Amino acid sequence: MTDDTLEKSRLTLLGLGAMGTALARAWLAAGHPLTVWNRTPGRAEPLAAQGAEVAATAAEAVAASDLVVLCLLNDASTGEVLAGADLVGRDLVNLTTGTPAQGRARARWAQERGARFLDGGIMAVPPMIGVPESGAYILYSGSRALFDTRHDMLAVPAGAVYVGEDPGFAALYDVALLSAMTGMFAGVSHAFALLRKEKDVSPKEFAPLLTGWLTAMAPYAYGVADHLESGDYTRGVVSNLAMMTEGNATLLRTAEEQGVSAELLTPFMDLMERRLADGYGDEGTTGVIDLLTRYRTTEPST
Ligand code: FVH
Repeated sequence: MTDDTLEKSRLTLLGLGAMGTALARAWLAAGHPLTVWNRTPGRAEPLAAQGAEVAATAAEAVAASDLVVLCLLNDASTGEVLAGADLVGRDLVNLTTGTPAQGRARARWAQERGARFLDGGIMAVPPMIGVPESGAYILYSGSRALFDTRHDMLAVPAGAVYVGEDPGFAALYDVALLSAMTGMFAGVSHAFALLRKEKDVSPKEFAPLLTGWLTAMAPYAYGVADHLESGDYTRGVVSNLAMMTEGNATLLRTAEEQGVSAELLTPFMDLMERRLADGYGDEGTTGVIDLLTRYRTTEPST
């Protein structure tokens, strides 16, 4: 232990899966005294060798530090792990992936037990943690006072981005970003499927063209944001819905020619065609969002 370590605050981490272990290593490397606990004790051994204190139970781990971070499989495991712990006066930071409703319910649950609460959404995979140049960040929402008090520790594993007092917002932003990523994965899968049977096309030569194109198109998000905030879905449109919907026929026909299923493309194309049929050919694709958000008339139960 160095003098530097003595000056840094202790924290507790519950959950030492792939992500929890990466977080633990980042805090230890930054010199923070760390107490860890994991359901399967063997996973704590490498961290003990690096200086972590290993608690025998989750309740003991919670008792060891004012700041308690959770990185578990899901919300149900969070409830199970904390069931026997005294949370009075603790700052709980839950980095377990969940839904916005779960984040809000967990915040109420923590408050009832005397703890301040922040929910988090990790925008990184484990190798990006503790690597400042990786672009990793963690979304936080809930107690602003907790975020401000603990900011230095929260910023150790990845950038710390606070998105609001509503404890559901971190999960909402997280899932929105992951959903956009899922759409990108779908598009990339379709693109490579189109090329697959051409033995003279190298996937590795195509990959830089694909990433360059996706990067060039990414600012599309700013245009959509401007449409939504202004209410004018035609503003700045350079490729309108009428033209793009016409272009869809070529995408579908090429899929057919290449022997590729169009099932990843057609749901979005169907929405574009519905919006066009409603008379919005001079817009971009922003109107698809109106169709998506109108589909449900009742709120889900929490
Ligand atoms: N890994 C990733 O790429 C992503 C990136 C974005 C954020 N996620 C979320 O992080 C949470 C943890 O993910 P993980 O990668 O650490 O997941 P695993 O390696 O599967 O470890 C799961 C840990 O949870 C423990 N656990 C599961 N169920 C229970 C339970 N009922 N009681 C107590 N602990 C439980 C498990 O313990 P063990 O199996 O070792 O005993 C692990 O510690 C997650 O929300 C991701 O969505 C990661």
